[in-house]
Amino acid sequence: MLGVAFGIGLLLALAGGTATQGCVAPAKLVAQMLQRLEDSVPVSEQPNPSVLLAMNLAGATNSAAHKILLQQIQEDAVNRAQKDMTSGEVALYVLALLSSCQDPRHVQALGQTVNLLRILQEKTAEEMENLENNGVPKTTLYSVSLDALALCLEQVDGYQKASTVLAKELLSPESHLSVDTRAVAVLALACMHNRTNNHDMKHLLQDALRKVTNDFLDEQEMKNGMIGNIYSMGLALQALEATSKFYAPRKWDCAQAFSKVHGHDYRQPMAIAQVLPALVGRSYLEAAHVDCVSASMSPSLQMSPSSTSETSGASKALITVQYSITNKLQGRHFSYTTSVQVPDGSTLLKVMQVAEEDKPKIFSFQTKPTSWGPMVTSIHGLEANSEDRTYWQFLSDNNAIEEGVGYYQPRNGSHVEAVFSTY
Ligand code: B12
Ligand SMILES: *[C@@H]1O[C@H](CO)[C@@H](O)[C@H](O)[C@H]1NC(C)=O
Ligand SMILES: *[C@@H]1O[C@H](CO)[C@@H](O)[C@H](O)[C@H]1NC(C)=O
Repeated sequence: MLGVAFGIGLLLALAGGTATQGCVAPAKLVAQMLQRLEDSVPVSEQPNPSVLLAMNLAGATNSAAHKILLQQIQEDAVNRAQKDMTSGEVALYVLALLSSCQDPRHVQALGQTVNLLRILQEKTAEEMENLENNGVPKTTLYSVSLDALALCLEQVDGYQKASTVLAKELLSPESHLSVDTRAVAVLALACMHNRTNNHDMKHLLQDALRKVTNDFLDEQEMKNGMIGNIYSMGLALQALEATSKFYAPRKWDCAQAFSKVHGHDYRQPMAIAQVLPALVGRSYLEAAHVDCVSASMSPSLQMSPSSTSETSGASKALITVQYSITNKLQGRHFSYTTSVQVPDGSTLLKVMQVAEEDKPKIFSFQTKPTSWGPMVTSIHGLEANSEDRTYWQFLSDNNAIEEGVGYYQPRNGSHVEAVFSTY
């Protein structure tokens, strides 16, 4: 059983309070989240750099899981970074390694060495080229924000132009970026603001930072603590913790926001990885400031193994779910609906599997593993495509669902739709 290792710095931080006064998570909650992250390492299909980053920011660097994950990240980087990773993935690997006190310029594994920073610069340049030619990046502005953040923390060129574009986008009245994207962009701009001496640039960054952080505070006030949804809270809290000087003299009611997070039982490793840094008063901006020496000497606090006995969903009672698939976007249009019975507590994935078993010619589908769990890539032979910016969107009774098909549990009598859409 893997123990949870606490950095002594974290224990002190929890006892004494950090930058966010009065807003530190109970040690028990932090320990439980770390345990879930560690438990996820041996069972996840691909190494998750966000998990390593979160462990490092929480000062929990002593576990066997941490060691295994670091090794996997290094191996994956030499194998896949150049050919198969998006810019944002490379950025997350850089942040993970940086926070592990490893030099991303020389990642060594399997007898090979790669320079992840050079790869990140190249991939960021591609994103910028696409932005200039097509008005949209090759992937998403979320990834571009991660790119700018990682390059800025490492102080290598390539983030200045990206930050300018992001700042202008954030200030544009037509822009409707998600809370998640704005939060990561805020972290990147805060880093850039600290690096530049150019007056006009500082002003632009300041304006964007002031606008977004004030919008977050407004939204929190209006929605009783919530900024975006429960899964954007981690990044939003990180952003607000790191930028108090940009919304001063306004004060942030962090206790109200924290209570939302405390009230939610985060189970997905990726969700925990985004929320845990905020709960210990840190943000991705501090990826370069992890105290590696003291962390490696810190004592280890053994936790009793967490109970993994999930209430195994399958109580016998059956529920009925309407399930539709619709394409009115591309090629031959189609629309099919079926009614599916599954045990109460089943995931949407289960509903889709039962529909496929009943009518394989119609309800066939495919998924790919991602950091957030299985993502639906194709239904009825129609595949999502990042070049066309298409994807399968999921709605439940006309509202976009807030979790993936591997976690979302449809309610009795609800109508779930998969709609081929663009982003
Ligand atoms: C960009 C984005 C998208 C884009 C991805 C486009 C692309 N090709 O890059 C699109 C629009 C396709 C998308 C779709 C969805 N998304 Co989304 N997405 C994001 C966002 C803003 C950034 C992800 C990212 O680029 N990470 C950086 C890269 C480098 O890391 P990555 O691991 O390679 O990222 C991949 C995965 O994140 C994956 N992905 C993106 N969203 C989702 C959602 C789920 C459930 C899964 C399994 C995978 C997945 O696509 C990324 C690119 O390949 C996150 C925000 C966040 N806080 O993480 C939300 C987020 C991950 N998405 C979310 C949701 C709910 C969805 C949808 C289920 C929405 C819906 N109702 O249909 C769908 C997925 C449906 C399906 N087909 O299975 C939630 C997940 C919450 C949860 N607990 O599971 C998040 C956290 C937003 C939020 N705060 O609600 N998303
Ligand atoms: C700003 O930069 C200085 C010097 O590089 C660094 O010590 C400080 O921590 C940075 N502050 C932030 C908020 O990033
Ligand atoms: C679901 O709804 C149907 C019809 O309203 C009902 O007969 C059935 O008992 C419900 N199932 C559960 C588990 O509540």
